[in-house]
Amino acid sequence: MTSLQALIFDVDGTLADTERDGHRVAFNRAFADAGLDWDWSPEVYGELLSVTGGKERIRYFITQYHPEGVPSGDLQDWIAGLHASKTKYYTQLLSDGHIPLRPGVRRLIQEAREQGMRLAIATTTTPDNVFALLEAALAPGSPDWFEVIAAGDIVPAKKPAPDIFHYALKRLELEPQECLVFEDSGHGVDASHQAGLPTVVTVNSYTHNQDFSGAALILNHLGEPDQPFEVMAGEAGQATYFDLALAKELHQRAIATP
Ligand code: XBP
Ligand code: MG
Repeated sequence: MTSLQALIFDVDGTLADTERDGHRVAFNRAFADAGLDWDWSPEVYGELLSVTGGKERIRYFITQYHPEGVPSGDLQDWIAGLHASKTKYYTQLLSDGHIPLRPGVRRLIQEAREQGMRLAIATTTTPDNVFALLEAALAPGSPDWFEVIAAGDIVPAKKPAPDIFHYALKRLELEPQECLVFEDSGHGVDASHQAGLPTVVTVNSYTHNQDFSGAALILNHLGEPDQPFEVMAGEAGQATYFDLALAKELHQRAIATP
């Protein structure tokens, strides 16, 4: 019987609700810094989230809303500079403690560590952002708890391509059926599902209407003993919050299902 060996976490929207009040705010601060009159409202940002990757998102915004383009010169370099400024603002926001972990995330990660369950991250965001979030919201030194932090441009194609999950599996030296993924978005589930990985979804305000075909369980969050989760789709039995016992049970069910 193939047993569960590792939990693989997405970051944005899964570990923490980082998009509306984190990334979006940082993008707008970088735009203002650059003298641009661009200001992404929560609604416009929700549309732009259809494109994963901050640099790719800026390029998409230019083509969609500002076809007149930007300062002459190499567009890729100009976007990279703007994105680096955004990352500086975003990591500062995180370091100031503005973005907390979502319900149940800390509890599940601590339980996994206590029981010797391996941990990894597979995310589209920039590595600096992952370290800043973990250091500020989980615990100082907590990036070391994750054997693999697969992030951003380390792979040629971002989610919904499965590349980042293939990279994480290769580094873990594990098979997909030995792992369980936690995701928040349709793009993330597309990617993990293509990689053959059983996946639990915790939706958020930007992703709750998206298509999560292939997910093993869809929840509003991972819950706490005093804050029960809501099951949107799938089977959680008598459980009212997501713990390692439920992870193992769900994993066995998922890998038994063709
Ligand atoms: C979400 C993303 C990222 C962030 C912005 O990543 O698509 O691009 O929105 O971060 P995930 P960057 O859900 O896979 O964690 O600007 O660093 O890309
Ligand atoms: Mg996400």
